[in-house]
Amino acid sequence: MRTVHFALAATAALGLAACSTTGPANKLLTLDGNPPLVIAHRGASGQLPEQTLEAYARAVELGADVIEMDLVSTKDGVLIARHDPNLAISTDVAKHPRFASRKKTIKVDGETQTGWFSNDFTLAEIKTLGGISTDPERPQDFNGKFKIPTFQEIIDFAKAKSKETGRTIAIYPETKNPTYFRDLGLPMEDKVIAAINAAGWNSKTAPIYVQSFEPGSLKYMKAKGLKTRLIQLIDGDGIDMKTGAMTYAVPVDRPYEWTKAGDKRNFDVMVTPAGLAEIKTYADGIGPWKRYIVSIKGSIGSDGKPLDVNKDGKINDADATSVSPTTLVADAHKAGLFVHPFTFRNESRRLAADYNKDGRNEYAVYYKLGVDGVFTDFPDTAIAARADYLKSLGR
Ligand SMILES: [Ca+2]
Ligand SMILES: [Ca+2]
Repeated sequence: MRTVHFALAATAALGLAACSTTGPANKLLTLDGNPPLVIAHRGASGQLPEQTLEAYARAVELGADVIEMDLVSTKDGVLIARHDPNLAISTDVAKHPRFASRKKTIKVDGETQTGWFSNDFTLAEIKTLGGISTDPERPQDFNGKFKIPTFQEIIDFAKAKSKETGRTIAIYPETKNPTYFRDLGLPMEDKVIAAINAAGWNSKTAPIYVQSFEPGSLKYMKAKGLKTRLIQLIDGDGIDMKTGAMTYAVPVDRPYEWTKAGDKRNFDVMVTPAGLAEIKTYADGIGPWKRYIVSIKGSIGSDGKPLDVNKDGKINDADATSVSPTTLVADAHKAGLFVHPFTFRNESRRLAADYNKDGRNEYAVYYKLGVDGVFTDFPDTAIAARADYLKSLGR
């Protein structure tokens, strides 16, 4: 209903000589009425090794409003930008013989992993490593060429880029595996707050958003005086292609602090009205996996298994189609929370068939639903889709 009404109103506005920016015709359904933010997830990670200053510079060049980073700790307690404590995933550590003996198998948030872990390396050692692409289907030409930045270096970078471009480049740090690091005696939160205070960014209007999957990490920082916007991330493991329902599995079934405390609820409790009301007590927004807003469903064969609809020998999102949106965006807005879903990607294997292999079609659906921002590996595509969307509203 909302979409239909919206489309009719927009059409009517085209007949007017002057469009008011506050009139219903071109009204955006975002919480604050502003266009949705384009958040460069790990930088321009579709093009360059993620979470390097080079990937962030490319994102800024492509026009991103915000650059996103995950924070993990080194052995000497310095916050660096990496998605995982396990350096094998996104660095060339395996190619450094001097670190061979540090390879080990441990549990991270209940998941068994083999590799090299950031908490076993000093910052000086980390600085001898290079970032690599985390996706074999993306460009590999820059593997090992760019260094791993510290949180402080990214803050300095964002300030310099804002000055250079005349735009405000905001940052979006995430406390990653905060319970894991706290248990190792390397808690991150006080260091995050100290860096934000030193940057002069400890306010709701500063160009910074602080995110975590663990409510305890956000609650702790709020209690310790962090006044920036806070975002509760909400994950899931996969989609049951038969029903379109979210599935849950370790380590993305629930915040690890819940698992540790014996709390068996999954992330889905966070998207109920009661869950959203609880989040509103300590956060300003939610960052849900996009499937909580628009899920997908496959075609099921007589053997009960999903069909390889496009016959490319693989079963993935391209063999599925979108189902009707949930009410999550409207529900979150009603609770006073903004909504930044993750993660949007260009590859056709990651796009439901109804988007016709064009990521812009996926953004269009979410923009129309009123999301307040999108986490994307391809900021230029998100920006192009946003321009089309704003134009369609006569803005
Ligand atoms: Ca992240
Ligand atoms: Ca297929």
